[in-house]
Amino acid sequence: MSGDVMWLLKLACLAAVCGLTVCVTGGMLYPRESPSRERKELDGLWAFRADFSPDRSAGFNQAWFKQPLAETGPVIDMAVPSSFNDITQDAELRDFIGWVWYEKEVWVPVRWLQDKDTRIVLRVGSAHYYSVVWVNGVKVVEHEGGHLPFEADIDGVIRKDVGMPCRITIAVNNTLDLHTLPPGTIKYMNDRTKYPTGYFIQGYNFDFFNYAGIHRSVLLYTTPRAYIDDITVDTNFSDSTGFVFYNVSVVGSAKPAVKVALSGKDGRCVATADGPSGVLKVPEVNLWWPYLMHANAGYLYSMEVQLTAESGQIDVYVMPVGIRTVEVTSSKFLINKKPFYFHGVNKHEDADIRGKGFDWPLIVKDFNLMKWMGANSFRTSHYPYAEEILQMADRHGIVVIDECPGVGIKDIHSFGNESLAHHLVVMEELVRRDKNHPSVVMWSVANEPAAEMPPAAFYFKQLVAHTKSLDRTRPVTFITDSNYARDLGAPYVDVICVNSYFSWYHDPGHLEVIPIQLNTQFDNWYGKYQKPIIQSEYGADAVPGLHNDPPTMFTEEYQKQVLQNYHKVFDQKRKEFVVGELIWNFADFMTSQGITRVVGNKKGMFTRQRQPKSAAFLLRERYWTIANGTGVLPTWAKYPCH
Ligand code: BDP
Repeated sequence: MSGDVMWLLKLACLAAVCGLTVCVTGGMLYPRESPSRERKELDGLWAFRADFSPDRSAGFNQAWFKQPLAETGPVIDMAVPSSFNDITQDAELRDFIGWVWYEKEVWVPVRWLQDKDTRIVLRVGSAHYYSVVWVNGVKVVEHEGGHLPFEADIDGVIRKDVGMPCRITIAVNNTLDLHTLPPGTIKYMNDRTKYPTGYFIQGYNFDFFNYAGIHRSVLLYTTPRAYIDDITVDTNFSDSTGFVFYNVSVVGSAKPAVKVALSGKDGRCVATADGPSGVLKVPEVNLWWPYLMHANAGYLYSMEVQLTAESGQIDVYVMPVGIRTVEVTSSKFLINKKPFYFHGVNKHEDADIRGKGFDWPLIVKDFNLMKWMGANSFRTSHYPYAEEILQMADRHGIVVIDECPGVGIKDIHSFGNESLAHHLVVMEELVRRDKNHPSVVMWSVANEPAAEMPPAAFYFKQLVAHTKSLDRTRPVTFITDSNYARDLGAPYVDVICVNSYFSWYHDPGHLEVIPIQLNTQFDNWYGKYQKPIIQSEYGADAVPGLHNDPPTMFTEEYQKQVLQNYHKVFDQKRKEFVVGELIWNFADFMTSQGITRVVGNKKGMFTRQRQPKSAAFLLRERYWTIANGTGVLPTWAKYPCH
């Protein structure tokens, strides 16, 4: 039996014995302050150096992590968090492929170091794509994958050098190959009449710029030595009583005493329980409702978990909890047992200068724009977004389809065991991180894989089954394109999500074909599988300010007309089995350079700077009309007053 197969079996057994609804081992709780926990953010300026050596290995050969980075050669200022690509005027750095090195010296509070019962953790929110981290020259963690957090206990290393600043070095490699997620290829161009010596290019089959660097916050946080490692909640309700089933895992204490208390928004305690697992019963429950579906959307309780170890040490972790259910029938998507219709957007983490770097003003602006537009949902196309974005979605009642970075899987070698094993690990990391967000209602395991390839059926069966074993409370989907032949994953998923670009990539310029082709698409999929369908992408590029009437491609008029032609069909089919429509895309975004992209993809409702195109107003009118027809709007939210 190959190592990969054994590994798969091991995972399957683990899921089987675990018996919980959400089942992942090891925690990745969001670092929150509490009476027993502190955090220190390390964002700001870091020293930075790209390794331009021909095989990109000078940094490792010369052990750049062993000394201050500035002593190894020239360094520049780099902002963290941010992609490094658009920060300088250097096109070579923008398009750089290989290892880049970051370094920061930080003071660790001496009280953290003096108290031997304090555990100190270094956490990286995300770095794209492969990272190696050293503290004072000692390697503390390596991580593969660009959109999920990783961390390491570092007190053992830094206690050796009390009284000295601590030097954190992070090397990040953005190279994508056939087994990374997303996959890519490195091609060496050996024709010396055309390319210089050692010339290579990074290829990939996805439509967004492969921004790289440290994309989310780096921070230090503390916990007591005996600590709450993970919390899992699963919620339900019956009549007016809510239930929060919880499980707390603890590290560093053999006989932990765990107390749990749930408080409402007014701070009043509504339920308590003792023990590492149990159920909290909530009388007169306030359910978590989506935006525009209820007057009091996004209601969150506050769940305080307190651990007392036998040593007397106490750890406290406080987490928001939304009580809601999600179910899927053959034609409906139900939230709290009521039909939910996704009228939302696909997004990207993308903006000028910072690329995919985390940025609060941008995030708050995007939520304001989504709510302005009447969007009740988004998909994290095509990778997991920052945890803070999901926290915002929880608070605002915006429903999320949470997608892993399985995008651009088109080469047969990316369907082998090595790729599958990694994809399963990524799904596990994703579920571990996001399982407690009420806003997350479905997992998306991939976007438009070449599902017609022979190994794809096995691959997706495993992937969907594994994801379901990790979390039995949420439906699973993968996003397919409209091509009816590419449906090998459809038997396994709960909801069919389909992308189509009629009158754009097919029959360009022929707006009149949309109704017939879209009807055929829906009828074929539903006829074959009898599962609810979401139009997970549709749209057209519009260069802002470009006009032509009658409409021609790339004008604002054409973009609007594409949308209107789709909407007519959605309005018929949503009476039957279509449960959602997500526009491609919320905003324009950067892509690699190519003859079909004019400084990026222009299918946004908003420009990259978040200014509306004509289609944004059209969609706004539609979304508010749908919401008025299906939801219970808060009094303040009557369109078009706000
Ligand atoms: C879809 C992809 C998306 C692209 C979009 C487009 O899922 O990533 O950006 O096409 O071409 O098929 O605009």
